[in-house]
Amino acid sequence: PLTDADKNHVRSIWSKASGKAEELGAQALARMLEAFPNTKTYFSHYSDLSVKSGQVHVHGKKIIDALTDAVNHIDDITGAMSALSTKHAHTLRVDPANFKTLSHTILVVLAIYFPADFTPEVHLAIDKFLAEVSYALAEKYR
Ligand code: ZNH
Repeated sequence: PLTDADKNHVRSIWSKASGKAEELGAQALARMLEAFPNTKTYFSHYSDLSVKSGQVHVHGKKIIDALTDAVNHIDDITGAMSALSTKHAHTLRVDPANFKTLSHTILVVLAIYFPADFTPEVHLAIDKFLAEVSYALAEKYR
């Protein structure tokens, strides 16, 4: 579980990230689609999957805003992600193994955008936070 120090690291880097939600989200989503091409199957209804795509920007912002919601409810991530979990499990039918892939590209993008903040302690905290979000998103698959 996240320690108090982890939570403070997550809040601190997220205070910068949340203001760049669209840009960071588009970068992370486009990077997932390009570096892990099997994930493209879920977005076949998008006309452009590149980082310049308007659809990728709109969806990327939604992802980061959902994570901002998780940061704002860091002691009840499962509750905060409950509706989104139902949607991914029953409507979108995303293989939950992919949550790890997107978490990875979000981590990479944060490291690129905020290199001075991205200490090993922050790296650990964000990795644990994203793993908790992924676990919460997988909740309704059972
Ligand atoms: Zn997801 C959708 C979030 C992951 C796929 N998403 C979505 C949304 C959100 C999200 C917020 C919106 C919803 C509504 O509208 O209601 N996701 C998210 C998060 C995560 C995710 C936070 C993690 C971290 N997803 C994911 C993955 C995938 C996905 C991994 C695959 C691969 N999603 C998806 C889809 C959709 C979504 C497909 C739909 C979109 C459109 O259509 O546009």
